[in-house]
Formats: sequence, structure tokens, C-alpha cells
Amino acid sequence: MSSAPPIVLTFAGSDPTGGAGLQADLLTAAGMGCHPLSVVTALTVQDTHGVESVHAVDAARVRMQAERVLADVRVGAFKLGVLGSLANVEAIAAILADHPEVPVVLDPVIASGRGDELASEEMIQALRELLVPQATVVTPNSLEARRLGRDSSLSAAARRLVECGAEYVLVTGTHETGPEVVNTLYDSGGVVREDRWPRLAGAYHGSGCTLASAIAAALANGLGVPEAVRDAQEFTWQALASGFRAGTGQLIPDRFFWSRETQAGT
Ligand code: PXL
Repeated sequence: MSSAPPIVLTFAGSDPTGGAGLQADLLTAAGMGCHPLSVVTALTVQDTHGVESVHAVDAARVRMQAERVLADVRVGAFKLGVLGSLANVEAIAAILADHPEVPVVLDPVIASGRGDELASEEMIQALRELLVPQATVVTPNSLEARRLGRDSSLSAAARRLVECGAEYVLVTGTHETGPEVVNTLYDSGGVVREDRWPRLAGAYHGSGCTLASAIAAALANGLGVPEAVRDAQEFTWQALASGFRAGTGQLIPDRFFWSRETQAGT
């Protein structure tokens, strides 16, 4: 019997395309050497173009899934994505409070890449009040940072989220313009690190899920937050650069890019 790999528990909505959501989290955690546990918070109907509808799982069932597996398995990190309903946000906040030693990566998903709404205004408020204070790292893109942090300035919005209780806030720059994507990590002292990546031309299904899950996997592997954020960006950039076209819409990141690389000369 071999020893267990680090374990990540994701709370996420199912994306049948395998590009985003729960399936992105499972592939990413596995691709980063972790074993993924999953609590399904919602079912979505979608294709690689965008999300048609979201169907929340009942909050009591979300709580039962999590409590049962957490009573059995020791978890190295939690990752939160689409949560489906206000009642689910409240249930998950209570579960996290029972496990204060486990780091939490909160991806505050508000919309799909195409702009389909994935969280209501009351859910955004509950994220801010109940989950941001328990987060080790919150990973908003710039649009989410401005809405969640209620400020048009990204640094001011990030500061607000740290004031709400997040230990770190990683604001991603995919939705901004310019030849580089600038991702900035903040804590209570201000900017911790700023990483610049050549902007890739494609539109991707599940880039934010991949990044947040990769951070959770790196934390479960024992890294500190700044190093986890660095490794996760490297992994994500490579997964995106190796992205493939499965349907007629957005590209899907390849979280197993490393297993498909051919050796030079072979
Ligand atoms: O990429 C954010 C995201 C997360 N979770 C689910 C999604 C999406 C985007 O489409 O569908 C289930």
C-alpha cells in the first residue's frame, strides 16, 4: 500500500464539457499530484460556448456530502467554485468553520467566460460576508474583484477583501487589456507578488477554475501561499497554452499537458 497523495476537497458545480467547474477541479488536482474529493453544489447545462442553466443541489444534500466525507478523510485544502444558491453558501460557510485548520481557496465565480450569470447579488453579498473572511486566498478576476470589493480600482477592491478577512487576494488580469496578463497577489501589507504572462490569443473554458484548483493543490502539497500562487500560474499557463478544441466554442485547458509532451527527437 502506498501513502496517500495530498487531498483537495472541491465544492463545485458540474460542467458536462469537462472544461470548467467540478471537472476542471478534478483534472487539475489530479494533474498536480493530488487526490480530489468533490461535493457537487449544482448541475449546469452548457457547452463549450457558454452556460445554458444552473440547477442548485439542495443545501441539506451539500452538507451531507461534505460532512460524511470529512468525517472519514483528512483534507489538505478546500477549493470553492460555483456554489449554486444562497443556502449552499451558508451551509458551506458552516462546514469551513468546523475545519479552521484547512486552507481555503475561494474562486468567487460570478459569471462564465461568455458572461452568463452564475451567482445572484444576494449570493455575492453572502460570499463577501461568510466566505471571504474564512478564505486563505480569494481568486477574483478583475471583473469579480470590482464587484466583490465594490471599488473600480483593483488595488482598492483587493484591500477591501483583505479588510473583510481574506488572508490573500489574487486578482487576475485576463479580462484587462494589453500584451501581458498581470496577476497581482495582495495581503494586508499590500502587493506580495506580481506576475506577468504573455497573453494567449485563445478564449478558454475553465481557466479560472484551473488556476484556483492549482493553488489549492499546491497548498495541499505543503507550499506557502506566494509559492503556491507562483506554481499554480505556471501550471495554468501551460495548460492553457496546450489548450485543445473539443467543441466549436472555447478551448479547453489541458491539465495533463505534461503527460502528453513528446521528448525532443522522439
Ligand atoms: O469558469 C467558472 C465556472 C465554474 N463552474 C462552473 C462553470 C463555470 C463557467 O462556465 O460552468 C460550473
